[in-house]
Amino acid sequence: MRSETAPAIRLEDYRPPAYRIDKVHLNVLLDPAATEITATLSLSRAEGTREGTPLVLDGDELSLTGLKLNGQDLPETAYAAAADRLEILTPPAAPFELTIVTQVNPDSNTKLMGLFRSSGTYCTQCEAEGFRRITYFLDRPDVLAVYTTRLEAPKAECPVLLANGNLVEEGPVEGSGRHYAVWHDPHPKPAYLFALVAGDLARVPDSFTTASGKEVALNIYVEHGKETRCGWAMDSLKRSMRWDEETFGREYDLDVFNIVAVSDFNMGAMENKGLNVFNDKYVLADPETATDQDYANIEAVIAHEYFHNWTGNRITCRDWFQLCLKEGLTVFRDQEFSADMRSRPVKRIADVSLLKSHQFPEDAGPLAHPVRPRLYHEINNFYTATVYEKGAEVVRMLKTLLGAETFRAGLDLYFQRHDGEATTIEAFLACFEDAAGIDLGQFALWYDQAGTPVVTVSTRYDPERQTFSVSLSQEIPPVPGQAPTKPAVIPLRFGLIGPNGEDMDIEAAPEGARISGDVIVLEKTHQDVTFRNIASAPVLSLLRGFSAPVRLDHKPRPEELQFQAAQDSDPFNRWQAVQTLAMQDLVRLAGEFRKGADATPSEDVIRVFGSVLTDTSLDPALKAQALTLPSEADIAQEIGKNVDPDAVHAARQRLRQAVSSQHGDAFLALLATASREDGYSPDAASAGKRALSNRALYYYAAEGSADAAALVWDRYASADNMTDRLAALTLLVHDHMPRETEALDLYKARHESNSLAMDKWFMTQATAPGDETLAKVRALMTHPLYDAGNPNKVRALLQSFATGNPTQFARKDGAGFALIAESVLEIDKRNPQVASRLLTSFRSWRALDPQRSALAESALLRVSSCEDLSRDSRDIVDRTLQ
Ligand code: B3K
Ligand code: ZN
Repeated sequence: MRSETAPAIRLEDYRPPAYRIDKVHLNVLLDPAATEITATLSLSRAEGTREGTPLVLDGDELSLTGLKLNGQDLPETAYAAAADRLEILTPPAAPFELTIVTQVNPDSNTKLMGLFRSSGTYCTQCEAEGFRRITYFLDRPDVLAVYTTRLEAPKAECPVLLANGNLVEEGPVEGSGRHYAVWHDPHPKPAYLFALVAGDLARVPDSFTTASGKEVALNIYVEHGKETRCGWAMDSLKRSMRWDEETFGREYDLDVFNIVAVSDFNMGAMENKGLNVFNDKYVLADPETATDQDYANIEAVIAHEYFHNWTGNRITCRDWFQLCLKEGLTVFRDQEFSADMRSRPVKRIADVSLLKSHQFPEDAGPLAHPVRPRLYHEINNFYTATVYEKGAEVVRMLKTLLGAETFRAGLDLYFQRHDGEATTIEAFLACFEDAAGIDLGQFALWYDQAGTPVVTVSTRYDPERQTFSVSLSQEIPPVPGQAPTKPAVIPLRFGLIGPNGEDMDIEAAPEGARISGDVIVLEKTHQDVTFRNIASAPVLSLLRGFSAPVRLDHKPRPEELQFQAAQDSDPFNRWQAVQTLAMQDLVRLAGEFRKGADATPSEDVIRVFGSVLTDTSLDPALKAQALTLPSEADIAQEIGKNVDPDAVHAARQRLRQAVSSQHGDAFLALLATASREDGYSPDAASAGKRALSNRALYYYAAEGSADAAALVWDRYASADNMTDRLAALTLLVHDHMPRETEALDLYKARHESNSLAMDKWFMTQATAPGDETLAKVRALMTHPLYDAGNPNKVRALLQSFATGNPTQFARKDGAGFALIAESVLEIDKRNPQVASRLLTSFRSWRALDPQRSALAESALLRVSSCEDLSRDSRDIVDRTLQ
């Protein structure tokens, strides 16, 4: 017998809540095994609710220990209580107060939803539906209440007591060794934004003065001894606060902004009002233990959670179908922030690479869903790349179509019109319609249609008529269960590059398409665009800056791509041209290898890499990106069907070696000149230089010579920062260099006491190609520093194996799939969210060759046959097998 699939929740079934909860008072008596929560709710019938309508509150694994209505005990016949709901059968007609007492066990809460403990610290995670694991409630985002939270705990164990809002009172509980604190949050909020934290934590204080002169106390709370690693996060927070004022006119609205870093957390971080809780991976950094990528991630995640204060908290979602209303918009905002803090093109390339490697396969596989889904079984499975990353692209397209000024006016209107509300995508779009005076009806399809549109392009130059014609058509591949799609509005930023490498001036508006500035708006299935007075054949540079989340089916001649790789004034398309050239060759090589034939990389591609390498005009970070080969997963995605990961791996290695042997001297020279700067600085320019020298090391190491191995070892042993150390370690381990084991041991000895640094050690080994990796991963699962209850460890070892080691995950003996299936079943018992996330690593199984896809299917069936699978994993396995 298999577990039942949970009932589907549908957007069309949305009904406003029958009752309002205006005020919530919580009294929380903290105890590791028996925390008592007394919730006093001020309730009233919503407009239109008939008298006597039962009040049904949500619960999840709760036990009710007390219940009063307007201060009076309720007879047992007046209510029905179960672990997952509390029903008051005939509530009074007039506003009333309900007092609910529940008891929970934070220590046994391994799901890390609701109230749990991480290394002894009490903390909460309520989004999406965790508040109902603390008390019975109308746990839905459109019920907004003002919260007052009183916390009480033994002072010695929990000197720090935090909740949302401002601290209004604190003191000892006389004669008990206990103390209390009362926090009040004046901003009405949904329950998913509730948080409390209690424990023995160190505080790193700072402050920020807002544009209107208000002083805000800023604090980061961490485990004792980690205070020195909070500087970058604090600096990022202050820059985020300033940026949001300057860029979007958004000021902070409480007296205090607290961040708490914990080590056991299901996600990256959580934007609880005034009390953000973070996975410590996105707070703690120093050069010794964090890479440049870690610094960039911290900056982005701190900003993201902070920006939620307006886009998410002040204005929240009416229901969970509207998740992209806060997530897509907030990702867009954090991407813009990082672009302003760093290099805009480098950031754009990084974001698009992520979109293509995470969101595109999601949109092309069994887990595809629209940016705003219409149906879910388990909402936690919809915190996806589609909702977040594609959601951000939709907002970016809006800006591209409207222009920066009108976009800002629309957003201002949104903040003004909907402040304090729980709202919808329709309401959001209406603000832009009103600001711009246009109809966004067709644009709105981006929220409703799953699948990545394919834009097919062909061009023709007529020298006699001096016209350049571009034929464009769009198609969204069919997604099972989705109605036939309608044409989307696709903004295509473009340029026509003349023979001298410069963009041509386009004097007359072309025929056949709406065009604004340098953007062609494709809005029909097919459009022919004709440019006149074009004196010589141009090269079309289309989708500049990746102006829409589409796939281009455009087959420029290799010379055109090479020309773009060298000349395109748009850095994104320059990068894209190099990638396309490499990708085409990698796909060809993999095809040959799959047939058992031999093949050599294209001379042209190798030459293009050489020109990138020696181009002195390119900034180092961009150069490093251009010299990065598409990942094995990206190549597999491009191949699309019958994928043989071994052939893909071999193709990629072959191209790497060919580039190395052709340009080895240049890489060596680059390594010699990339002298280490004194002292480490995480700024983008320094990070770019490190990225480039580590790219050079990657190619140089491919020679496989003793000299190369010695150089990598030397870089490893002498590294004075984690970026360089990890880059060298990865080469030693992934290329199986002679001193691989010694390097791993040395790393362990150095970082043993630092859990985050050890995550990198686990990950490096889990992603190493080679048959022996599987046994190593199994052995590491019993390593004393591994902890199956810590989500970061599971992600470092198992998730990175499943998603970052395609040849081993998809081994021909099925052992890779089996390991992950087994692990999913094991983890699912304790933490369904972590298990179901791990299970999504199977999502592209149908694209594999028949032998491998059969093995993947049987691993999935094994998971599916489990009797008591969680709702989270059941949902993923059902959809993946569909
Ligand atoms: N809103 C949280 C994610 C909550 C995930 C719940 N399963 C973090 C963020 O997007 O900022
Ligand atoms: Zn978010």
